[in-house]
Amino acid sequence: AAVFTDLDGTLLNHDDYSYAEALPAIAELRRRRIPLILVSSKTRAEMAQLCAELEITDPFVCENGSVIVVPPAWADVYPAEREKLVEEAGALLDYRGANRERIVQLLKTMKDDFAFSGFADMTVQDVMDCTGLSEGAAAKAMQRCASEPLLWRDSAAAMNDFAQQLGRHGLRVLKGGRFYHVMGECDKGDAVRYLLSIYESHDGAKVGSVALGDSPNDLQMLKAVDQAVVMPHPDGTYMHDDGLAGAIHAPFQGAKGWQIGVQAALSKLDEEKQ
Ligand code: 2M8
Ligand code: MG
Ligand code: MG
Repeated sequence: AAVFTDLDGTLLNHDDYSYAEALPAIAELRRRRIPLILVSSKTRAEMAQLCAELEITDPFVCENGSVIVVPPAWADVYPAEREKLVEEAGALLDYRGANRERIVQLLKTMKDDFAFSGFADMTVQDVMDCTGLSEGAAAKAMQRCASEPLLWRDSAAAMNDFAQQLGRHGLRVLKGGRFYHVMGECDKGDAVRYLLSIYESHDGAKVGSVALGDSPNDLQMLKAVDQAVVMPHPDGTYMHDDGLAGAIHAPFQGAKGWQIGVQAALSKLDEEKQ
């Protein structure tokens, strides 16, 4: 099996970003040699730190599917586009999204028509204030290469317009927990399907897959796997998940709900195998 997971509000608590209550389930995955693939809106700098803390050596997916970070040990199994991989500081990067500089330039031209502020308009202190991240963590969240998080200060109707205009430039906007993310034409679902196909061709067999997420930017990832786990928002409501058949709804947000969700999903996969 393989487990794909969102971070904020899913593996990490929404408010304090703690994963402490998920540690037993993470240890259990390690015991069973089940890869744990982190798939987040977060940056490579943020995610590399988390992988180091959790001793995760599996690939991970940054900025909503824009970048896959491939472990060096995978260099030979990573297929076709091998020559497209960029080597940076010992990591192999598969860039799939847009360039953040281009996104930020385009957003500048849209400021007269829409009310929003992006990370490029904010100081580290501003990002700390609207996320609750520490100074070091906020600085890492600002090291973006392929997407721009926005605080939207305009109407829902304006958001539709905004999304259409971005579409004309080959960009899209996805809703995360706190922010809207402007990015290239890719998503978490594409990255998850791609990684699953690599696991499957390596194993020569179908790999049972689980994904956990809480927000609309997770929906395509949840649809890409055998067993989806939908996490509640901090207010107890669940995202609108039309078309997600047989999903498990975790009873709590963040690390506490994650550990229950992972266990329930793996038992369901085990049952189905029998
Ligand atoms: C942003 O992402 C979250 C994920 O859902 C959001 O939209 O609320 C990103 O900027 C990420 O890099 C950052 O760590 C996070 C902090 O809350 O916010
Ligand atoms: Mg989330
Ligand atoms: Mg996320």
